Amino acid sequence: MKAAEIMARLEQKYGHEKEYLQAVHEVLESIEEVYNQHPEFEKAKIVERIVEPDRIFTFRVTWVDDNGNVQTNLGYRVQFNSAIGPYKGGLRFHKAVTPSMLKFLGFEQTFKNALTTLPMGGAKGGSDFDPVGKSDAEIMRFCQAFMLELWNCIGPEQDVPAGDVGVGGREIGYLYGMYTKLARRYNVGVLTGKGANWGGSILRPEATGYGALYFTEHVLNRAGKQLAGSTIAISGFGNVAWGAAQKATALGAKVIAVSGPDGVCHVPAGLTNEMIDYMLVLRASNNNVVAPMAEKFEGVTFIPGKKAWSIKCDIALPCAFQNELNGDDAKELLANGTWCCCEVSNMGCTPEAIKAFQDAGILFAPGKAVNAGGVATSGLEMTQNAMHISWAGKEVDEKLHFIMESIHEACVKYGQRPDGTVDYVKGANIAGFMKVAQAMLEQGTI
Ligand code: 2IT
Repeated sequence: MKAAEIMARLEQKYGHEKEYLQAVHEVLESIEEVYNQHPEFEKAKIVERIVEPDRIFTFRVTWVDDNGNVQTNLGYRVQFNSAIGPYKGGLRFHKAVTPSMLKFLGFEQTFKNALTTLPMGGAKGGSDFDPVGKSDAEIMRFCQAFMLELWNCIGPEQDVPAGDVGVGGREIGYLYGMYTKLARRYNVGVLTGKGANWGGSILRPEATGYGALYFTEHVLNRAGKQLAGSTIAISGFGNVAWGAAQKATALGAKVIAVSGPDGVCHVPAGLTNEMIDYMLVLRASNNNVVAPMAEKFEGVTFIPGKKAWSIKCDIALPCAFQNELNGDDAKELLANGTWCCCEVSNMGCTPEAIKAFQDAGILFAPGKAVNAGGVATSGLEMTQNAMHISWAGKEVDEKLHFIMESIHEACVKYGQRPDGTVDYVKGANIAGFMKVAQAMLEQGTI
């Protein structure tokens, strides 16, 4: 295979799907050399098949807002690849959701899920519904209307959605309530990220952020560096940023910045536990702003219109959205002495930013490895549901530790450079790809 030729064909076919093309390009570039050492992959046209989703459901979602106005949104579920297990991946509610965004996320999810060591295929779904400014009742009605269409496409052995941007515990509750009403099936394994009293796994809310910090620790330790005593800038203030801030602080680092679409909160002394808890309040308010943190707490300065990357830090942890850290941001971070960036959001860095980090020789790890603890703990939730049991937090945390260590080892195995350093982008892409490709090969031409 020639990555450039395949990209040219995809660009012709899906020219307007920028995020999807960006995600595919990064993977193909990483795997080209290894792929070409496997003529059996070429014969089975694995790469041509793996870049296309198995199927995409698109549906209209109509609901009534608090003023009695009828609203219409679009809903989607992209079932990307089921070679290693049932479809698995989150739902994103955000005004900018398009098929391109969900195809990129479903594609990434396929390789990420393969890295977790658990048998889960890749999927993603969501809607262009904008939760900002909506009331709780509106969120509930939207979730119910969304599930009215989705329920028939999912199931514990077919496709298991979870949360993502704009979908947290509250939304999963409303979605699950409507699912059981429509399907008359009471298998809690149909969604993950549920409440702890009705089939949810202890530690699932924290898992993405915790796992990201466990992975970051491995990256640092391998390079002879320490997390304790370092300063960290985090973008976002949602579920993922919250878990990351909690664990980073517990491990002795100082989180000196959190940000939102409105600007960045600079906290030179580091976030306190009260501030970290307050991130949840900010998220639940549906206002999508971080500025109130500076009004509520001493020692917090709000800088409007600025990103977290404008704050001098040792480690940058993008925890919000794709392409939230661009080439200019990378240059600013490097100029300020940043020596590590671990993507916690999916595709949080633009290709220019990744190149800048890699050219500068600083530590960089991609989202599909760093944030895989979230979906891995979803996988553990599925196991608990299938066994009708609930593990203690300690047990889930131990398994999460083990999984993040395994992912790190896989990245080192496939990404080690001749000088002993690790290209985590290449390592994660090859490790994930090899597993899915091998499974597709063994299952025949389907
Ligand atoms: O991007 C992700 O891995 C998620 N949003 C979590 C997916 C899941 O099924 O837990």
